[in-house]
Amino acid sequence: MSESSKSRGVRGAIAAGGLRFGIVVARFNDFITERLLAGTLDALRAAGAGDATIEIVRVPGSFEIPLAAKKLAEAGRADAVIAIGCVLRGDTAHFDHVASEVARGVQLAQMDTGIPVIFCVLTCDTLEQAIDRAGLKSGNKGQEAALAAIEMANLSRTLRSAGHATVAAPAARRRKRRS
Ligand code: INI
Repeated sequence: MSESSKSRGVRGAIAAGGLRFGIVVARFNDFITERLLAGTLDALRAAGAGDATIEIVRVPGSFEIPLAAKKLAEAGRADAVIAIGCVLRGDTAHFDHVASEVARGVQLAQMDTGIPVIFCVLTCDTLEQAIDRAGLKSGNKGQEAALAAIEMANLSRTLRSAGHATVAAPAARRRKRRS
């Protein structure tokens, strides 16, 4: 790698040809999550993903997303997984538990497996806020998630490749020191 390309940094391309995606969709609040899914699929297809390379898994609610996302990532059939859910604040503390556990679980799933797991779980105070983010005023967060998934899948491939051995070196050195 030349000095100039090092200083420009590295990022994943937004090209989905040849990549495989897993999508976990919560059925709870499916009025919103199905719209997020539609936005995700539109963006993946627009970037060149074929339907045969997209695996969609449905779970009861957002709380169940992390386990399904982890299993999809572990199965080795996806270069990136997208987690889609919608948690709406109610009158009790239930919202806080579901919202924090799904965020924590999705992060754990990607850190445990090394496969990017993109967080497309809306956590909103009102249904109106969720509708805005599922295709109305604030765009469709599913499309943003698809772009993040494509970029991270390509970035992961690049960082795994030999040309980027310098990125992996510190972890390898730590392992060597411990043994
Ligand atoms: N699941 C959601 O995805 N969104 C919500 O707003 C929600 N609320 O508010 O209750 C919700 N609850 C269900 C939860 O995700 C689990 O499916 C359930 O607790 C069974 O484990």
